[in-house]
Amino acid sequence: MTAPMIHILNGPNLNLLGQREPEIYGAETLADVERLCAERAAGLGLATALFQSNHEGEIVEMIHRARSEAAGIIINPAAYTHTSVAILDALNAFDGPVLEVHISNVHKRESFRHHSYVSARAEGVIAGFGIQGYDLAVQRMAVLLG
Ligand code: CA2
Repeated sequence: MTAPMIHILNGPNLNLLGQREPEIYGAETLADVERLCAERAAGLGLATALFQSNHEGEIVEMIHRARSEAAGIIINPAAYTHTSVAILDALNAFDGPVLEVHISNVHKRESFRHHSYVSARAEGVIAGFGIQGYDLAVQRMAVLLG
């Protein structure tokens, strides 16, 4: 049997992970996130595919693709977390579980980061655990898909 697929979607500027602002986002790169998630998923009988885009419409289209390709979505919408009804609407058209991840603790930061449109759809939210949050989300997804 083929392993259930989790799509791990990442929003704007996360391609710069590990290159700037390590005091907020750590020194690891998005390639490290991809490896971490793939290794964890393999141990749990799951598969992962990681995507990143700096464009809101492309993220909406990634979510549409996940409707036919993924059993669950882990998403860090980055700045679009705080602005995007379009991403929320797309997630509402996805049938499986959705987990929201933030590398930093958004609640310890500026007030505009305290509200998330995506949280209205997410089964759970992880914030402030660095890139370990993605690993924890894969583990939680295994339970939700179990
Ligand atoms: O903490 C998170 O994961 C965020 O989703 C990251 C977003 C931010 O707008 C959210 O409020 C919280 C920003 C991602 C920017 O990523 C960078 C990584 C390295 C260097 C510069 C930006």
